[in-house]
Amino acid sequence: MSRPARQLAILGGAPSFARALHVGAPNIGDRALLHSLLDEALDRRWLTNDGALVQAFEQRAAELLGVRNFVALCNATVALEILVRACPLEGEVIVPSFTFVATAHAPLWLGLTPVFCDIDEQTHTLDPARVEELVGPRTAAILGVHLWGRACEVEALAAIAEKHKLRLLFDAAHAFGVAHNGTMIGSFGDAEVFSFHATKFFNTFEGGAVTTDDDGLAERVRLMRNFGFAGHDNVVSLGINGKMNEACAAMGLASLESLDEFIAHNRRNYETYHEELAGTAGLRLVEHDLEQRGNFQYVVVQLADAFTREDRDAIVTALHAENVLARRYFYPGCHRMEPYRTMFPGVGERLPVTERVADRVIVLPTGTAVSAADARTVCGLLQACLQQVPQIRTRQAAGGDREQGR
Ligand code: T4K
Repeated sequence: MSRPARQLAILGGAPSFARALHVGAPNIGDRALLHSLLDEALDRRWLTNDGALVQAFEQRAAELLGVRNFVALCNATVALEILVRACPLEGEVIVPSFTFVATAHAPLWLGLTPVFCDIDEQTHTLDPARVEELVGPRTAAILGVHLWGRACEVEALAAIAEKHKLRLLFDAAHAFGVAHNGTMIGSFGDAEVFSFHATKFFNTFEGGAVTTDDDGLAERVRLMRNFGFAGHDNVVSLGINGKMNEACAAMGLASLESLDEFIAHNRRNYETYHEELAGTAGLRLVEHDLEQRGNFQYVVVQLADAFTREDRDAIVTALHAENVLARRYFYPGCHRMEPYRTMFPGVGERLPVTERVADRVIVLPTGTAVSAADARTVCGLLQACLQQVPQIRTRQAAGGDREQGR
């Protein structure tokens, strides 16, 4: 849609937004419900360790996902770590590099070697053909990521895992409330891990979960989240403190009540972005399949190859000047972060798609704090930025602008 030319803030205009538009501003559900659940916990004087609210949250979430076991945990990173122990895994784990760094940190923290695999340019998730090339004698598991809340190629990955007798795990941090061909994410592979961090569209302040249909695996995860205790004074396995507390579970229960509302809002925003950016030269929106149940929590654009990383960073900096706090998730890719950069020098050569995508993605604000009108304005700004990249870069160079799209 054509709009009157606007003077971008970075080029001397006024910022378009008086308040900051975040990518991860938390969605807040029914406050009265949250407060009353918190009061219940306080009255019970039971604040953590498998409390009534955690149990209620686990039961409701398991029903929603249609999975036998939903084990609530303190966050997704610890959930991944506990899962690796509970499997148990040793050796190498094939993971994407284009993901939040916790996906790689968790196995490495436990002494496994993450083996970075390239992604598909369209989906931004593991490319099964590349996965198969990386399977070797030390491979113990494949850890796929349902990036942006879109299922990765679960069937193809399951076939590879079966053929080579590997564990198949999924980092489903982005994929709560999402279905893949009619089955909710949560029961694919051997187990899946969710995040309920404040910046996720469904949050428990901090939180996570392991979900699985394998009762034995779930039992080991439950034991490990509480130091390995199987009843008072009886420790039966190695464990850690991975418990979700009652305040987080209260937030989870309140958020569950608002889940459909959050998704509907995100979907409206996504459709607005989709409509407004249609036909914009120089970028593509990473599309959600409207036929599948989705959560639409990330609105992601990828710039055309003609744009460089410096161009992308200039655009992000220009958006920040408008108070649009777009992000570069998941730049630069785990393999270009420490300790991986030092551990695996040269691994980038087998990750050309990851590097191309990581250098060109921009994640735009959405969630209930962002209206469809806000989204329209953001699209206009993005289009204006795309048309004025040389001017923005010249202005930045002249101003010695140091901040490159935080
Ligand atoms: N696997 C994947 C694929 C993941 O994406 C993540 C986490 C994990 C595993 C691990 O899950 P957890 O262990 O966290 O449960 C954030 C989050 O910290 C992280 O949870 C998330 N992924 C990642 C994608 O984003 P940052 O460093 O970008 O977060 P931060 O604090 O800068 O917040 C993002 C934006 O949200 C900011 O613009 C400010 C705004 N914000 C943030 C908070 C915390 C708010 O408006 N209110 C808030 O309360 O990593």
